[in-house]
Amino acid sequence: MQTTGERTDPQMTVAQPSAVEIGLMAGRAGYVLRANDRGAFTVASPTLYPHMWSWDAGFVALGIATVSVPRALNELRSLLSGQWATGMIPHILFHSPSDYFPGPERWRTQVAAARPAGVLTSGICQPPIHVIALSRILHDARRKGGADQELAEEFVRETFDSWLAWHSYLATARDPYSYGLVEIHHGWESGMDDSPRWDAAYANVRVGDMPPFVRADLAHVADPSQRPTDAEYATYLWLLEQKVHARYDDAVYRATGDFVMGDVLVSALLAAASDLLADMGEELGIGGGASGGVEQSRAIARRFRTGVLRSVNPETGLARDLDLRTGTWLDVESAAGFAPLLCGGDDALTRRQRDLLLGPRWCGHSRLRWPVVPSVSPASPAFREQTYWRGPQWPVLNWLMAWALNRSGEQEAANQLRLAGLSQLVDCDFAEYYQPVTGETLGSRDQSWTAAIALDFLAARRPAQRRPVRWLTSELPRITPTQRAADLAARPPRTRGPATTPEMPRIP
Ligand code: 2M8
Repeated sequence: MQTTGERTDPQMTVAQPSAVEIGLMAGRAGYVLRANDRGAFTVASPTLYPHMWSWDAGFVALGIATVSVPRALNELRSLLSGQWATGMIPHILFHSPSDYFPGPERWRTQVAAARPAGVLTSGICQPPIHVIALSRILHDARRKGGADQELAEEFVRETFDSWLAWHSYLATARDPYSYGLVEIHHGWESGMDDSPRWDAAYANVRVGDMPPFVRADLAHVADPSQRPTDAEYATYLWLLEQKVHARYDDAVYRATGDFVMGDVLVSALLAAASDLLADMGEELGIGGGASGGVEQSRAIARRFRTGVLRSVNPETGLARDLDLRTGTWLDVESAAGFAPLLCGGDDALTRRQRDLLLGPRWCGHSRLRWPVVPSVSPASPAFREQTYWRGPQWPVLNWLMAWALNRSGEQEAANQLRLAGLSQLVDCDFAEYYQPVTGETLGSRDQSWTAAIALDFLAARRPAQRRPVRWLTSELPRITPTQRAADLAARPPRTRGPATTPEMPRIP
């Protein structure tokens, strides 16, 4: 059922959901989150994703905070129980057995010394959205005051170092050459699994010998074409196998693995989250001193904001990922190109990206059912209406862009995305993603993060004040294929890559 929001003109006007629709949406979103609640954590969806996913948990927490600050904080606390000794927050926490594949027996994280005790996890990570969620929860709690405020402030004090360790992990183990771009080792780490962002890189991966597998995901969707192909899945599992063979040591993987990409969206989120962590530290008087967490966070924010801004293609106005195995920029019209909106730092670019995002290549494209951020531009040759992360709309991406616009003082644009996003969700299916041309719901139903976004959009909170971010650093090394080759050659063997015939350590 799609009842409202018919697009009537190219100005991106959408009908606002009625009061009854808003009431129903809020109730049903709350119901979905309650039904997906397993006590201390929330499953990403009831059947397709019956575990806790890292960046899903961040969005879920900020949605839950609109109804219960303590429960929202517990979600984040639960996620931190899976943090590795390296600081990494793993992309899945497996709290109980299920038919999800690949499960813990495939990840074999027992080969990694840094794995946590007491909970099984995957061995890779996802975008660092968590502190963005936490700062929003704190904002909410302060508005409510009393016990909620006390709890939230205490939670920030208690977990500040854990978040800093997470961000520091990304800034060191995942950016050893200080390029200002976070290195990812698997498309799953980008959150946009089979985005065309990674096509060129995946085309060079040759799947080697690995245990046979049977996919479980296809049983949970209406049509297999909504999910990645078998060939793509084999590639994903091969990279997983390479991580196991590297015993989840990032330096070993860098030297032996087939997929090493500088991810511009992850980098922008890291920059934004690091600034917010520093803000919270300052406000609460924690992480002080010249070598304290606040200063460290500001330095991380500066480095990655600079890295994101210099990745921008001046012709398209979009940020680009970097193939760190070859030192080449990847030009793809995916929503990740709007990374600079998320981290700020260049007001002229923010305005250019705002216009681009709302314009005819993106949200204002005439074929879109709802003027909501698509995962790939409908004007791009890579656009596929129905295929996973190749065109459909993920409500969380739309939320992120609305959040970023709001933070940059672009309230009107942010509100357009918010209203369009709400109109898209009035059917109350809370799908994993949406067919951008027909508006059809795709993938999983009752997806937790979609319900959470609805709650946050309905609460329509504004940040206390606009916080302009302009600080950059001039200290990053150059990135060109020649410089990249020189960097690799200058490093000790453990971080030198890529090796084509890795020596595989024995796996217990
Ligand atoms: C999707 O990813 C998982 C693997 O992590 C999958 O396809 O099995 C992605 O959309 C990812 O971004 C998301 O966090 C996850 C759970 O919602 O599903």
